[in-house]
Amino acid sequence: MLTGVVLKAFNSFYYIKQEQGVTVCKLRGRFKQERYSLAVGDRVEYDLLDDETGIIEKILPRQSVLKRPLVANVDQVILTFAAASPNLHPLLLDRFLVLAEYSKLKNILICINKIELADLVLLEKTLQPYYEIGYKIIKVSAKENIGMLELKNHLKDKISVFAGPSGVGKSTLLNAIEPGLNLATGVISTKIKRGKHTTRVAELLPLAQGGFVVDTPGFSSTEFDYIQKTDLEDYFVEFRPYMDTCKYNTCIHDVEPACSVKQAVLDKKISQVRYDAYLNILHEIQSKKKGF
Ligand SMILES: Nc1nc2c(ncn2[C@@H]2O[C@H](COP(=O)(O)OP(=O)(O)O)[C@@H](O)[C@H]2O)c(=O)[nH]1
Ligand SMILES: [Mg+2]
Ligand SMILES: [Zn+2]
Repeated sequence: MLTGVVLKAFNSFYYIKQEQGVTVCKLRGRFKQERYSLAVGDRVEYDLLDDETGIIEKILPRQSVLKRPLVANVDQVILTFAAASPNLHPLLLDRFLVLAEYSKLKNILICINKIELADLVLLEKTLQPYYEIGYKIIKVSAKENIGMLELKNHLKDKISVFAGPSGVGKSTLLNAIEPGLNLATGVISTKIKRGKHTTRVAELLPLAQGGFVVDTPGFSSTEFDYIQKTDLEDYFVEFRPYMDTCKYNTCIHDVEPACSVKQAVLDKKISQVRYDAYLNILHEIQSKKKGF
């Protein structure tokens, strides 16, 4: 039995990366009865047939599974933003952080691209709250080749999902790291009209140095539909030391009196910007739920 990693699925074929290259495989019939949804990133065992294709016999246990895009065994998410063009909006960064925390992705790396366009003093000021709560941030420029080696080192031997708004340079960064990828970049490619509900299927892209990357359009904002207003606090990591000491145990840190989280904001232990982002997302969740 051979082992490999699922790179992509196409019709009912699976492209399995193994040491020598890629083997096209089919699933053993019984998996279909189990409705087992094989995902990219899954490690599988397969038998090689005479025609060099394979039959997947076994799916090895998953470490984790990201739902949207569907990727198994993700080691880290690289939340990618641009320092400018498009401008860095903290609220958008906060939304991505919430979705990453909600997805239980343990390793979150914030990557700020296009730093050659930035006022670095202003950029540091914007990023300060995120450093303070412990997020790892790297600053790069695909264009000026700044910080690219550091980014590349972070990707070695891991499955990394690149997420972030369109136009920040995700595909450009990946092409710079692995020129063979030839990912489409720029306005024209991202503006290709596709139906609103077209789901893009994730694909694992192997790196020559070891490791895989997934170039995604990012989490969809419809993900917020699955987040309960009472759970949102869990996804603001810096709320954790305070949120259980509010007077009311149902406190969602909005209008309630004697709220430890709001007190921490007043005491400047929690950043006002982050708290405002919390309220913004909370109110969005509340207004959606009312529609039901
Ligand atoms: N100034 C500048 N532009 C960049 C940089 N990286 C990417 N771009 C440009 O940003 C635009 C969007 O890049 P793309 O990779 O398609 O972004 P994606 O939508 O996140 O995949 C393209 O026109 C790139 O040439 C950078 O470091 N600096
Ligand atoms: Mg892209
Ligand atoms: Zn509270």
